[in-house]
Amino acid sequence: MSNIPSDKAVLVTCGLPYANGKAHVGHLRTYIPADIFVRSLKKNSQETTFVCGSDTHGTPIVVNAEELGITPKELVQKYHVHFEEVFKKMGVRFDAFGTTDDDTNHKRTLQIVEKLIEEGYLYPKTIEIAYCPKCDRFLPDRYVAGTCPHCGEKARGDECDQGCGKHLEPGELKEPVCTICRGPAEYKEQEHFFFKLSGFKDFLLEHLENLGGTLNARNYALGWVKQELTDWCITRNLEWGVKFPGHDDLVVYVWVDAPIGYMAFTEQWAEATGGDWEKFWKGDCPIIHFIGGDIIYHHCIFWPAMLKGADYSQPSAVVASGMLKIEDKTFSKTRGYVVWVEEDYLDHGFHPDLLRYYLVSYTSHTKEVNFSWKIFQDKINTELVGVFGNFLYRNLLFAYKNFGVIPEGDIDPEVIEKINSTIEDVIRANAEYEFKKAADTAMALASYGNSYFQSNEPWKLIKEDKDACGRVVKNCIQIAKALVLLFEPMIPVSMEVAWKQIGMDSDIHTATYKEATIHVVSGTALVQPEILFTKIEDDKIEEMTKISSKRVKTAMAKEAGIKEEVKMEFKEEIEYDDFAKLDIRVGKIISAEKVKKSKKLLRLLVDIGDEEPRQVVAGLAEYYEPDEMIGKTVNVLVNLKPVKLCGVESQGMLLAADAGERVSLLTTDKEMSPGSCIR
Ligand code: B3M
Ligand code: ZN
Repeated sequence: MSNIPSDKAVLVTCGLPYANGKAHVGHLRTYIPADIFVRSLKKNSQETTFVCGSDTHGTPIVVNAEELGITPKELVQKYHVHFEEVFKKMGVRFDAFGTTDDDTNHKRTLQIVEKLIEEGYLYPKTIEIAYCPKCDRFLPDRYVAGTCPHCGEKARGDECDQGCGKHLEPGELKEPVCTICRGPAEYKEQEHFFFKLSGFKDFLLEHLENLGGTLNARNYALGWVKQELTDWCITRNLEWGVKFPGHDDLVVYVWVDAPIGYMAFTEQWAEATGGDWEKFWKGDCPIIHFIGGDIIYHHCIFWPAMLKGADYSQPSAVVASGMLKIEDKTFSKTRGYVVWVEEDYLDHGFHPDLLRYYLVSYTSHTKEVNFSWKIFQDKINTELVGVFGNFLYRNLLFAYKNFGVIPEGDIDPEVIEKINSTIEDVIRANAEYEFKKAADTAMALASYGNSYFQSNEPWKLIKEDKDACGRVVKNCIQIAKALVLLFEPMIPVSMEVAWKQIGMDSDIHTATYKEATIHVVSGTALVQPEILFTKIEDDKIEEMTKISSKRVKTAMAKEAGIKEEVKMEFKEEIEYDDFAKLDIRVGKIISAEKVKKSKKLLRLLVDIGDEEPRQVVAGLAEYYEPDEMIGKTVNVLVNLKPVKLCGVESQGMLLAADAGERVSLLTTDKEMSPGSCIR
């Protein structure tokens, strides 16, 4: 439900990605809808600031860095850059993307912790902490594993992740084991600091009653608060993190400085833009948190209580997304049920907009998305290609071919009415965080456009009554304009192209919904439209499904400790004539460079004995540097149909031996002149 006033500046945040691993589609389950929501607010002329950043502290990062033999700082810096790159490629545009290890966050965290101490909300207490006699160290959070005291399942130091999902306080875990040396751990007394969460029960009950956002967040948190609230240990024995005031051997628990990152990144935004961060965090401008459904407790209980104790404003809404399944299986990196954004999607040439559309239109925000390549293919081919893309292309191609400009004619009041009602419905759906509903409403306008075009039969009218035909075409372009504005939040890059195709020269990303009913201008020159969305072919999906199932098989084998025997599989037999169709020549590489936007591709110019060298795009960038390719003698399949890879045309294919992580180019063992035939 929406409690966000439309006349106030809004701050939107996204749960901070741990800078401890690569971006996968599960991350995008939250970030893409949040980005679409922010773009829609801006399209509705609401001043909006969107901040996020890397979550860089906590034991998982320290454990991982130790295993990799690098410092936590090196580890988080690597993944911070990775996430920045992925968000940019996926069109997720933050106004600030900092790290919780920035000075701003250290300072803000210290200020809040000191305020909580001053207000008497933090107190010292000696508790039992897991300790490993063999490693001679205390074992916070992920350094210790054991049995959950609530449900008896295997659990980690701070969370029963396999069972009831409950947050665990230090000392609660049964049968503690050190996760470094696997030896038995014991409990030793140590002084730590606690946050008096139990003192905020009445405040939280009232806060949650008025909290906006999705009901799954509010109701889950209310359920917890109505039970007893245990005070919260907010210090850990770690070197890496924000030091607890006056105790160099302690840092604050990661769930203290992470949400404070939202505030720190707002300060960084204000610093960079001259904006006012306090109108959100000290004033009454609304704050909306987008999070994954697994961190509701932290955002609806810990965080508001901390803000209250430190005398800051409260979040107005918490929007918690459902989780993600892969091919109907629970998302699990260890079991191979994962889709990596770069290596499984972008590097295979899929356009970011297609995944954006899939994630936002698959199901309602609080439900679980099932990522399946087959469903992905069907959805894109049916909706983006078959309905929206089809309407844009047929309508604009007809206009270009028969008029060359936007024709004369009145806009039907019925068309304006349809556009206005669609926009109102989309704005309402977004305000209720029903992003699928918003997407389907926009798509329904595209269907309306198709039937408007179809029922008025401009291809007949053009022969009988060119003016009447012009009027129909102009109305279709007006509908197209509204559609481009409505779809920009979901598929921003494609809509940039479409905006130009309807003759608009302004910036689609700053254009607002209000412009949808401003009449398109007759006489505006049109360009020959290009097809915006191309069908995803079965063989492409087969290739992706094979990659996914291979990953699961390998992961299962690894989990079962079975060495995967490699069964040699050969392709089906062919006739000599099939082979004879291949025209393979000796070539000499004369130039080489990396293809922009791709980690895998090289653009090569190859002398094949012809007047002109051939341009060949090869997936060799991970195995060869461009300058070591120059002068190499290679074998080139020269009669392969040209194809575009990452926008670069390839007019042939180099032959190479491929053993997974090792790849070697095929060459000739004697010097041969370019163009020599290979049989
Ligand atoms: N870094 C990621 C997670 O638990 C965690 C979010 C912090 S948001 C302040 O989903
Ligand atoms: Zn140990």
